[in-house]
Amino acid sequence: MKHIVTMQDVSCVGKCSLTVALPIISVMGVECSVIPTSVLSTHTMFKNFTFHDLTSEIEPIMKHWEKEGFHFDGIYTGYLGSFEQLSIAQDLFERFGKGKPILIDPVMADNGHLYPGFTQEFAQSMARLCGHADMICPNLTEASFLLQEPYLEKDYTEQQIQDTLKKLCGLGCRAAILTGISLEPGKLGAYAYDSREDAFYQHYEDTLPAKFHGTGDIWASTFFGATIMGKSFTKALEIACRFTTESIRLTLEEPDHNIYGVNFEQALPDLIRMMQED
Ligand code: PXL
Repeated sequence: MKHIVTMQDVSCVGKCSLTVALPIISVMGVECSVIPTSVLSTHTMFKNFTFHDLTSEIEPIMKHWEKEGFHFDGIYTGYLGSFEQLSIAQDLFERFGKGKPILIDPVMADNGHLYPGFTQEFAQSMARLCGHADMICPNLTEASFLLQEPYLEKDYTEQQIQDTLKKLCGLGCRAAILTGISLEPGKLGAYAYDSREDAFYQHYEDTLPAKFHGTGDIWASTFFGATIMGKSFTKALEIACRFTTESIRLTLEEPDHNIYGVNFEQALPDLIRMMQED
């Protein structure tokens, strides 16, 4: 059985980070171990959230794992809350990720703005960390902060997307995936570049009339699970886009759905079916 480790926070309520990575990666048939970086009462889009930092636990956890001789088939990082956690993530890659797929989701911004607590300097450090990954999957806002370039808000061209992807690979990763890309009305998806193959890939689904928090985490978890299970790059892109869209669709079907995250739970049976396709 494949076994990965993911490093991100526990937002106790909020349907993001570990509370989506664990169920999604597990249902895909991959053992998912965790490095919880912090515990928050909710994600940071709520007011007055509590925050307890777990950074000091991480080194003892890794030391114990080395003593036990644990190995992982891949590493995936999500929301990381401090410069120290960025440097610990790099250490995690060196100690447990040699020759294995490493996905960094550089969670820090959306809709043209950094999330609370993040700075331009943090984005520059995150950009350096991205050089140690195989694959990164920013949205367009995160890409603009990583590259220190203007945000491509709308009316961007395919050429601009391709140029951005090549610049993202210039940070040092093999492949970059831009999520939340729309090049024609009514279609939303992901556009990727694999620098080793010098090839672009894309997949789109119908745009649904709402934006929710946590969909980036759902996308990244699904993409990584599919990759670890041996799906091709194109198929993993497709499954991640379809599952994220299906989760949003199910959310919108519920008249009293919550506003902070999507109903991915009831889409999990669809994810299992998608994983059984060729
Ligand atoms: O969904 C990304 C995310 C993860 N973790 C925390 C967050 C956010 C987005 O705001 O606040 C704590």
